[in-house]
Amino acid sequence: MNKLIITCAISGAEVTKKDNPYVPYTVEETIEEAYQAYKAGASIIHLHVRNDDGSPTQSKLRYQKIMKGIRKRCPDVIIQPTTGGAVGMNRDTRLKPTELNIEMATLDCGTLNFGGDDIFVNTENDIKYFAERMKERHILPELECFEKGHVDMVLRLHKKGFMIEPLHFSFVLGVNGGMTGEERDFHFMRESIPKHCTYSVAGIGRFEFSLAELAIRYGGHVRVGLEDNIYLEKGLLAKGNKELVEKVVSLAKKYNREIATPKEAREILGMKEFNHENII
Ligand code: KMH
Ligand code: ZN
Repeated sequence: MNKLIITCAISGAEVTKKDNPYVPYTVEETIEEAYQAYKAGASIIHLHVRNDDGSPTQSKLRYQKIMKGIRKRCPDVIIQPTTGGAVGMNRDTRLKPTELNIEMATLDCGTLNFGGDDIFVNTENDIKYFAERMKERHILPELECFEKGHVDMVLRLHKKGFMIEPLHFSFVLGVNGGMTGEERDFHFMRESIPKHCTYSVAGIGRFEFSLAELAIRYGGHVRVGLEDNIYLEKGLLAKGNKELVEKVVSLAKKYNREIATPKEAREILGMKEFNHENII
């Protein structure tokens, strides 16, 4: 089977230190969490940045600082900034990190309830707008699909030429407001995309490791991290992102799936070699 790409979503925008003290806020904490995840086996770092008080920001300057630090310590890692940001941010704010020299970013493919009263807005025109900006800047979008309608949206926009191959999907399952992460949900999603496309699975909360195991068994890729889940096992908080990545590595061993290096991850995803030197 192909090698396994592990993405680590180290911080997110919603989870706080009150939930798990290892959630990074400062520049130094964020770089350290990225480094620990990379050392444990992550080839992609999904990056949200925070202000020192923990509030989410899409500040270009903050991304620049943090990316510079990550690249120093993890020279070849794929940095994948969010363009989802936090609920309520407008689209140009969300797109700020794509103005930097990056090779990959998330692209959220539909609107959904996001727990309580929040709505994570991604209209069809928003999606086209994000896809256009990423195309112009030669950034590979990771297509975040929180339910099957989002996959349909991608396939329709691809047919109309708004999205170009390679199409790399991320099935984010288990959000309160999106699709759940039972085994049948996983199969429904992976069977809904063209065979030659790649996908990764991000299980939210209690779905993190059951979905990781399914993705490992069926040739998909895996995302874990404190953004998605704060527990190593039921009732036991993870002591950092590293432990979550290590758990995926040990699951992969059980199924004889080797872990992809960042270079191998680029090959699997059809990405070009990347010059990390310039941040801007
Ligand atoms: N923070 C969520 C509202 C992404 O990174 O692209 C959106 C999110 C998705 O985290
Ligand atoms: Zn995210």
